[in-house]
Amino acid sequence: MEIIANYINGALVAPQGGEYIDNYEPATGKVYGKIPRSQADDVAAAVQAAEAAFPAWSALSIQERSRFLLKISEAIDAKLGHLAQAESRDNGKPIKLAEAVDIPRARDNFAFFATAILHQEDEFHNMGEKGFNYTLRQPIGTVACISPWNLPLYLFTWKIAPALASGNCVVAKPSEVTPFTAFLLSQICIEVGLPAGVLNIVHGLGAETGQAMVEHPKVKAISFTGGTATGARIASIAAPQFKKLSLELGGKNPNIIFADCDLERAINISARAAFANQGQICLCGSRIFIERSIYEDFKKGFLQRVASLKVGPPQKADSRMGALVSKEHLEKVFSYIQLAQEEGGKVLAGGHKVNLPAPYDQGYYLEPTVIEGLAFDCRTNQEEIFGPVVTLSPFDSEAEVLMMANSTEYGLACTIFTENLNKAHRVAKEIHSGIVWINDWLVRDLRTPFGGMKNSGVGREGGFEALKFFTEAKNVCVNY
Ligand code: TXE
Repeated sequence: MEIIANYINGALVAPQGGEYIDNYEPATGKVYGKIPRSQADDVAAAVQAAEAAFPAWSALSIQERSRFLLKISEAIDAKLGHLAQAESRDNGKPIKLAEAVDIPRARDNFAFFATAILHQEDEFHNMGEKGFNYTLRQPIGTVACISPWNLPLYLFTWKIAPALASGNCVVAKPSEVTPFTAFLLSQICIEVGLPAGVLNIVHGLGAETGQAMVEHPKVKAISFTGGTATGARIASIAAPQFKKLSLELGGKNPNIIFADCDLERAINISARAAFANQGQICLCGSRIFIERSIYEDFKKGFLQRVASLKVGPPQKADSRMGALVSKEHLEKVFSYIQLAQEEGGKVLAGGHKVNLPAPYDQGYYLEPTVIEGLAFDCRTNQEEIFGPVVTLSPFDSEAEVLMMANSTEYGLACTIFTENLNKAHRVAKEIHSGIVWINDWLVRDLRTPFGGMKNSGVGREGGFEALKFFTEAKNVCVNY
């Protein structure tokens, strides 16, 4: 039984109340670990440690802080295989995906911000004989980082790295559904000698541990990734206390296929955008709109690609799709397949849970599912499903597809496939998304602003946007 601990003030400690939560392995549906069910007293101890560590950590030079983050990055790289195994076991994602995407990105998150702070430029505004202004960017103090279960270490470190790099001290909480690699990160921080209290990781339920972090008066900024409903709840607590908020929430992303696209490329990338990580990425393209003249050709090719996606045990090298993250989530996603059929949809592929042989017979497996014949404004096409379920819809004009694509309450990402540059940039300009890929998907440059609009969130992560979020700007005006 893998029993993990909180990481508070540089030490691995049990929750003060002695309570634990079961940690399930999605591949088998069995309990394989226990995680602390931390309460407000554990959070208070973590905040106290962060407050105590802040003066020395924020006084370090950017070179000294950079060196600590580079050591963490190198340690993640040295343990990549072990971390990938742990991530695959905890989340249910194929081991290949954890090895190729999740853990390398966690490593790169620390390396990116370790160097970004060495190259960040500060602002100066000259007023001539009246004097000049310079802008000081100073760390905020104790900040909270709360992350979800779909890309556990990848998103956890995406928040922690810029927060630490800019001189803050952190109280962080991974999802209680996938806490294990955050625990392994604690051990890495101890190994590299990160000073006590600079980073504190507290495990537990969102409504208890997460809530206590958001409420704590010494927590001055919160960076959150998760569901839109949870984001709204966090904002309702943080806003009246004037805490800084970065909210990365849900999505219902359109994937627009024009007749003048490279069809083979569009089919291959659309299948990956639909089903990577079992469709549990906020950037997945779950609403596929295809220009009518190529609808049947796209559908035929897409279904052939989907048929080749093997659902299997996450730890097996040839599994292209693993298990969904939890029984509850499997039931939620499966209920949308029922809803889609009630709304008039026709299941073209998938639609069933997958029963693998023992010891995986209790795991959370679902076939990649493709549905057509739904109205653009039905619930299946408006609500975030966050699983391996996509819809196909034909369109007849650019105006019509833009209307349908922009019709949801979300605005996170969009993919556009066309070989016509004018059309690509025109549609990119009109789409309600914070992120647009043209003829590709999930190609990521960490310098770019990352985030969405409408119910997909507030603020942007990434690059200098993240460093700005985790600092306070002070304008100093000098008369000489
Ligand atoms: O998110 P939650 P979950 C979407 C997706 C998914 C839904 C719920 O639709 O089905 O969100 O997923 C903590 N105060 N996305 O359950 O509940 C919680 O412990 C403070 C999109 O993972 O929002 C966890 O650490 N914290 C998203 C984190 O918030 C609270 C990726 C996320 O949990 C809290 C994942 C509270 N009151 C899910 N309640 C994306 N945009 O990538 C929960 N938490």
